[in-house]
Amino acid sequence: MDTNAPELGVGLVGHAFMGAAHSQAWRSAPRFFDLPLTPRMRALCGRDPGRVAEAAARLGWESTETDWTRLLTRDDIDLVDVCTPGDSHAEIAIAALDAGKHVLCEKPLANTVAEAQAMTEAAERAAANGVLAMVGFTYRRVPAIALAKQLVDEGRIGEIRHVRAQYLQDWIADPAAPMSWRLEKDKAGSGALGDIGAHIVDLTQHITGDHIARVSGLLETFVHERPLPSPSSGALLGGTSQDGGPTGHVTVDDAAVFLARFGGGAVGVFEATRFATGRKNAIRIEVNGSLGSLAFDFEDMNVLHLYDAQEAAETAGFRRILVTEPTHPYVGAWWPPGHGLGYEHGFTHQVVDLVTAISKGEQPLPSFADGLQVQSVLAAVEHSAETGAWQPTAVPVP
Ligand code: SOE
Repeated sequence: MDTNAPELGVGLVGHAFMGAAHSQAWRSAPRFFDLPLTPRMRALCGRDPGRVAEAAARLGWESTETDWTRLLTRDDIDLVDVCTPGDSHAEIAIAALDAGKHVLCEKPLANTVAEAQAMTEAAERAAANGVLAMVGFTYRRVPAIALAKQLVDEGRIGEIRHVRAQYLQDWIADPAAPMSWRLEKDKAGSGALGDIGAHIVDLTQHITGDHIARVSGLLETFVHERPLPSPSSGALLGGTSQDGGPTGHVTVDDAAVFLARFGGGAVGVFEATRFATGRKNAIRIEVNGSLGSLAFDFEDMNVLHLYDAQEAAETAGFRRILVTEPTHPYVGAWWPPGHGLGYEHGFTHQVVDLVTAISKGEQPLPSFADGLQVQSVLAAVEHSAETGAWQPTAVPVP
């Protein structure tokens, strides 16, 4: 840690799953990377004073707030990190940017295209004053994904023809799994589509450097009524419910599938579901190009598969690259070759890239405009599922 580096005061709103993931990232980033600014974990914000105090002590925050607007009035806070459900992203992020605070906002950027549009406009206004905003599509920072993008950019797989992407989880496959804000449209905007489908939209566009132009989609809700969570249910995802207790109505999709046409001509097949029994956090992406293919599965996240179509047929085949060499993206700051990284490291790398961009006064990526473009793809899938027709994505590519 560079003790002479100027400090960046951080206030984080929310302390559930994402709040905890971001907390460890703010803590680890300056300890493993030489950062131009040293993040200070100034304040954790949550509504319940007892719970936020417990979380702050456990996660390493210096103080607590129970009202996020207080973060905006504090001079020791330079950046607001938004880890709340989607229904409050727009209000918090816009107010923070208008108050001159940099913003990191969890994905999906918002619950609607209109909110994402307003957030993007606020980010553009703020950028004129050197205040920067980024949306947290964290998986871009998994080393194997960063390597995949690098190989595509170098032309190693040629012209891209097929994009195949799945995000598979199973944490609500059991009808007895309890209600959660992630199953309420008012809070989450959509279900599997926005929560995890948004990641594969962002990742495939990031890796290919291309954008989805049109989609044809299908949404399905398999279980419409679920038990409410038991009060003591502390699980980060899922949790426990009371037998025979009150139930709540699921108002989002459990699964989303769609076909996509990319602007550059590639065709895509996408699937996002929380009902893929046995698949816990399987983000599977395969890209086939004129010169070769790439394949990735987050459940084996330190590996990237590469097929080089120019190799002799006798010995050609997918090569399993262990992405743990110090020369691989982000890896050099961590462990000796082969020792591997985990889910949390993507969040740490996100902090590294964000802090570096802020120190240089450069736009961190993905920007709110990128988040808005992903939002427009999600909206087009929903619209297509309603109408049964192909839908163009309405927002211009950033
Ligand atoms: C729940 O499906 C979830 O926590 C997502 O919201 C995250 O974005 C993903 O990283 C893990 O799964």
